[in-house]
Formats: sequence, C-alpha cells, structure tokens
Amino acid sequence: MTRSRPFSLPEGEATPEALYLGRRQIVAGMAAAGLLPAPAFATTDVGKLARLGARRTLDAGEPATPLADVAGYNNFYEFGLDKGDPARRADTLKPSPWTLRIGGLVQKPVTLDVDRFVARAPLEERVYRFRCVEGWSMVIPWVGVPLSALLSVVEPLGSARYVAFRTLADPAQMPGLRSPVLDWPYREGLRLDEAMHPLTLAAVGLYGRRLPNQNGAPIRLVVPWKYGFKSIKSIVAIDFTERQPETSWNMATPGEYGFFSNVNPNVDHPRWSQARERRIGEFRRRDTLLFNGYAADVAGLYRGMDLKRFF
Ligand SMILES: Nc1nc2c(c(=O)[nH]1)N[C@H]1C(S)=C(S)[C@@H](COP(=O)(O)O)O[C@H]1N2
Ligand SMILES: [Mo]
Repeated sequence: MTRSRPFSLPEGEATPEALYLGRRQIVAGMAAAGLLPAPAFATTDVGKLARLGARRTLDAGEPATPLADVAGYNNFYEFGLDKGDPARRADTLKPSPWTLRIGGLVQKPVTLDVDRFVARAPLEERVYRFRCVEGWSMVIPWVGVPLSALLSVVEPLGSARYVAFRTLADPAQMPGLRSPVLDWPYREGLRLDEAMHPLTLAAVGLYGRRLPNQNGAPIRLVVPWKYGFKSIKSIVAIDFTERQPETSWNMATPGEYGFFSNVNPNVDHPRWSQARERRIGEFRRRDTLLFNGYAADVAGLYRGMDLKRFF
C-alpha cells in the first residue's frame, strides 16, 4: 500500500491573483522541463495523446494487459453497447476544455479546469487489476491522483456521508444517449470512507498518456476492489451527500446490482457466477479473488457487514 502526500488543488474559476501567478511559474517550469501535458483533445487513437510524467507508486505484480485491449475492448454505453463501439465512435467526445464541479455538502465548492489540474497535479502511475461483472478482467497501468486529494480541498461538512458522481450527458457528443438502456446521465456513488480510501483513484491517463476518450477522458474514477461499473467515466460533477446516492445500474436492475458491488467470488450475480474470470489475453479462466485481491487493504471498510446482503 502506498500513501500519498496531500497537495494543494489547482484553483477553480475564482482565482486569487497570487495563486494564479504561482501556478503560472510552476507551469512555465514544467513546460521548460518538457513535463507540461498538452490539453486533451478528441481522439480514440492512443498514440496521438499527450504523454504524462508520473512516478510509479503501485505495481500489480503481473503483466499489464496490452494497450490494444485496454483501449479497444470497452464498456461505455454512451457510445453504444458493443465492446468495440467506444473505440470506434467516441471521437465525438470533446474532453477539452472540461470542467468538473465538486460541491454538495462542502465548505468550499470548486469548479476545476481539468487540463490545468492535469498539468499541476503530482501524478502517480498505479497498475491495478480491473474486474468487470461480466466475467472478464484486465491489468491496467492508470495515471492519476488519489481521489482523496481531490476531495479534501473542498472541505466536506460533518453531515456528508456519501459521494455521488455524474458523467456528462450530451447527446451531441454521445450517440448512445438515444438508446434508453440506462437513465442518463450515468451515475455512481461511494460511501465517504470508500471515496477517501488511498486506493481510490481519480484517473486522468493510462499507459503514460492522457485517457483515450473510450476509457473515460478526461477524468474518471477507478475503484480497483469493486466491479468495473463503479469506475464511472468522463465525470462532470461530484457531490457530497447525506443519503446514499442513486446509481445507474442499481436503478436499472436493483436485484442484480447493489450499491457496494465489491468483487466477491462467493456472491454470484443472478445471471453469472462471479467465482472465476477470464483475464483478457488469456485462455484459461482464473479464480476471482475477494475484493479483487485488495482484501488486505480494504476488508476493514466492511467489517461486520453481511456481504451477501450488502452486495
Ligand atoms: N459513464 C460510464 N462509465 C462507465 C461505463 C459506462 O457505460 N458509462 N461502463 C462501466 C463498466 S461496466 C466498465 S467494466 C468500465 C470499463 O472501463 P474501461 O472501458 O476503461 O475498461 O467502465 C465503467 N464506467
Ligand atoms: Mo463492466
């Protein structure tokens, strides 16, 4: 397990002059050092995306899934239901400029310019196992910051117990919104302690580059001990709430998808056993691990809870 030092968040829209000048100097320094990422731009072609400087802080201990699969075999229903649809069609998404609003039950709401944030944040590379509830899995080298670093700057109120996330829902950019498979926008949620857990990542890149559109550009959640659908893509809003927020898959099929959705080989989905999984690129299926192999880090979050009931 790694712990990350806290850092100061890039300014929102209303920027004190001193802070802004400070940022400009930092950005000028990064540009001189060749570290300044270019803004995200609309592409599904990974080779065209800006490189990111990041220090590796966590290794999965097994080889990463080939980039062609990570960026070619996707679930992103805003662009269609086939695994190949997002890579084929998500070039209509415009990830820059992009603003992410963080508010709700907080002292200091912020509106974040994501390109500026990426240019300034101390990015980490973390190789995580990633398990979809459909029974496939990957190993993905993400680039991002712990979500807790992003969330702590808004100073959550004592009444905040959950965090709600929302994806962009723009029919002009997302052809899949014409289909009513889900009640758009795509929504997800975490309990506050899950959101603040050091493994929970706000990802802005993979394989050393800005996120391809099909993987949720320009900023998405990654919660490695939960099924993949909790890792919501292309986030425009994060809100602290008192009540457990509504989540898209739970709203659509509550008997199949619970709020927690922790990877658990002992709790089957009504239509699919969760005991085993196929790592993309492998032939033989392997056993699925409790909490996707992160039990040592996260089991404490659920101590005393009946995981069959709170699935
Ligand atoms: N907005 C949004 N986020 C989403 C989805 C989606 O359809 N829309 N699909 C989820 C599912 S089911 C999975 S398995 C992962 C897939 O992430 P990847 O394509 O980067 O591997 O994204 C999740 N986040
Ligand atoms: Mo999934």
